[in-house]
Amino acid sequence: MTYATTHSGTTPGDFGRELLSNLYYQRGTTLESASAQDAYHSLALTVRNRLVDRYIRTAAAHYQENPRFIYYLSAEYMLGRQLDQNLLYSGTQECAHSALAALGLSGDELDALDVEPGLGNGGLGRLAACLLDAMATQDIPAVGYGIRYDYGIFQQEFQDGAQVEHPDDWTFYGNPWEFHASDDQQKVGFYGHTEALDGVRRKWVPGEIVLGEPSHMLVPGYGTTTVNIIRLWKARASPQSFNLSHFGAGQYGEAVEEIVRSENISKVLYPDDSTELGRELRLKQQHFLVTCALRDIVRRFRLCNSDWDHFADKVVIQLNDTHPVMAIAELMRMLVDEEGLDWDRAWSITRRTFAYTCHTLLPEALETWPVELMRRLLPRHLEIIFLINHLFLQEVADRYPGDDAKLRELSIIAEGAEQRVRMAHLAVVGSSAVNGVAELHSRLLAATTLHGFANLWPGRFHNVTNGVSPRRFVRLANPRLAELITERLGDGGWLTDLDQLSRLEPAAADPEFRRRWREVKRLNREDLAEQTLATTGVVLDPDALCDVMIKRFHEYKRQLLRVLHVVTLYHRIRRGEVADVVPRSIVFGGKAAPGYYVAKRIMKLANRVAEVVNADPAVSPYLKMVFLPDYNVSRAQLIIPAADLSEQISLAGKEASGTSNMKLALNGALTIGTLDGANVEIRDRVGGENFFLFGLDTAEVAALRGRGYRPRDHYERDAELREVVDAVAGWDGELADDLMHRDEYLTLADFRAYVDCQDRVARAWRDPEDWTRMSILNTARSGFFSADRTVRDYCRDIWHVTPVYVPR
Ligand code: CBF
Repeated sequence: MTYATTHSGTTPGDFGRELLSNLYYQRGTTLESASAQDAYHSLALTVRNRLVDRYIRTAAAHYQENPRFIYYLSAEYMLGRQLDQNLLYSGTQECAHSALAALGLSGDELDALDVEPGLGNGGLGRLAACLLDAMATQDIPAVGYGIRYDYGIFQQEFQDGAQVEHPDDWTFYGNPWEFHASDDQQKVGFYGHTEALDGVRRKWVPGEIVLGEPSHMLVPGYGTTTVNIIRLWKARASPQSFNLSHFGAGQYGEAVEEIVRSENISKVLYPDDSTELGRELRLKQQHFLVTCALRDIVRRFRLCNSDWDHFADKVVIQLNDTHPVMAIAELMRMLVDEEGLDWDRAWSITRRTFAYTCHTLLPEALETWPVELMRRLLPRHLEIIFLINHLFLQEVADRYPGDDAKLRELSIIAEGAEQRVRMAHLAVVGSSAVNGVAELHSRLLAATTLHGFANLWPGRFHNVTNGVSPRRFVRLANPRLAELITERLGDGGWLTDLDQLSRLEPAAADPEFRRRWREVKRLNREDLAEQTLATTGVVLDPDALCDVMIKRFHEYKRQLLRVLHVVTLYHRIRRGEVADVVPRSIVFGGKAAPGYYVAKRIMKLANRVAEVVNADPAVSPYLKMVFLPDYNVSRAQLIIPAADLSEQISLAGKEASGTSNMKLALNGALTIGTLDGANVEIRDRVGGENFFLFGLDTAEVAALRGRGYRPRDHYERDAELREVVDAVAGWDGELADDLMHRDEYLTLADFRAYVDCQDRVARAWRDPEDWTRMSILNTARSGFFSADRTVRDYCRDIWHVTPVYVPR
């Protein structure tokens, strides 16, 4: 198979020799006595070495060109496993395979030791990883900055159907993919007080200093020489923090107290914020990330530049959601207090440097911080934010004279019983561009959540529809499909130019191609069935329609609606009403935030329903339901290729974009969905006739709420729904009660339309030829959803950067 990637020129012999050398010199052992970890680490180093040369050449080209860089700041990165990716991107897949075989090592066994760095929660973190991949592939000079959490997103297990969280010690055996750079350590201050200098300048005297220690991982481009990096920061205490005299006195806890306090900063992703201390730790993390990143960015800027007025020409800082927004105050502090720039000049540089991506429409998801917490933790930053706000509100007052309500609406500081800093407002005020992540989302942001700002500065608002990496989510996840596509299109150029998938359209009319497409799907379902059996004991039928809902558990995403439909099918089958029933495997995957009580109940209900369905011999020929625990990028790579139906059923107006919808459509799953997030664009592109649409749209949701929504009316009107809700009441009375009396996400209002639409799905599945035709068209028309296109849009509309080609 020919893929447009960099071939290493390495022979299996070279590869094998280098692996043995790494075994000997890096692990201090030989093939005969090596453990599996020794072999895995040596393999990883051998692969990594293939990318180092490209990285060094990339750095040299960047140094010579002194280009404009994108610095991507994100609290989350869901990078996925590195071994398969780096083998592919270094062009060493085949020679590694042969070399391992010649050495008597099992590739699969070593592959299983490659741990996924789960440094994120969900869509936002995976998007960050896809964008880094696409930037490197498009030769865009870029660095990703994040936190090197000791523990990634928790590992999920089910006990009695309930989610139990276990720590994810992802570097327990070491991480062969990273380079430590302790010389680039940065100091990060917290607490303390400020002192007057001249004019608006003040000196911050922190009460505590923590060190940030970076390590970086390589981010190779596909089919190009460029290798960028992602730099992750770990909190360290200074060596003086260890209290020797306490230790000598046997006070071991006290001796390491300061070390523990400092290092807790990078301990876990999103510490529980239900306590005062948890909230403080989160804000500490945010400040830690942005301070380390900014100091590193300035260090890099100074390698080739000296004039601050060129800073924004050379540096774009993309804020991935509100978590890194403190960077705006920190850059102002550095420029004004440390570098002595006057306020206006510093503000102009800052505004031109930052761009902000908003990933939500839910007001409760827009972060705010108590002013008092910030005053204690970051006193100088709070002063700066107050001054930014003061000057901003003067601008608002000039524009809307006498309109106090407007001032209150737009102010960065929310007044009330407790004053709070609105991070999204700070982000919009301090950035040159703001974007939503799908057309509908961007439109709604400007019309609702950030309405006042969009009126004030319409030119600042953009849309950049999300995208996904075709390398990770087709080539690596679904090699069979990738091979079939490559065969049809002639070469693998589509992997970096996904619009070429449109050339598959005629193949949808070719019976032989359809047969092979179906064969690929079936084999992928067999793989999924095998893994499902191994992990859960549930037997799936590889011929059944594979109906998939994979995403974080959240009420607005409406996993509950999915469960209600399963119960509907269950009742129908039990009654023998099987005319509209086709055999289905219902597959769930997703984690709930540890403190999210309702989401966890819904999850437990799903597991309970699965138990009942799977245990009923009258039902199981038609219906199987499985909840695959510990959903992560690797699990996604297993499930997505097998999927026939993609469940995208959030309440319209709630999902910013969604990206599993794109991954699934790209792999030939048909979507059943509402007009929400990027579903709208998927439907526009794949064609309404190849998409199962149901449910209220945003205008209808608003109208229904306006009229006064009474979920109970639906219950009383619809006998089948009544039966289902009554059954749910038997399993979880609280959930059923909430559905009947509150139903915040209009589940009952959309129930009938959803069930009827699922009946249409079943009828369509009965015609395999037509289903396959639609499946091929979904893939052929999803080229737009490549992260490469997303990056090109950012480059054109927001970043204004051009690629730097690195010689081979
Ligand atoms: O834009 C990426 C994704 O971000 C979220 O996951 C988020 O964390 N806010 C949204 O919920 C998704 O809709 C979106 O696709």
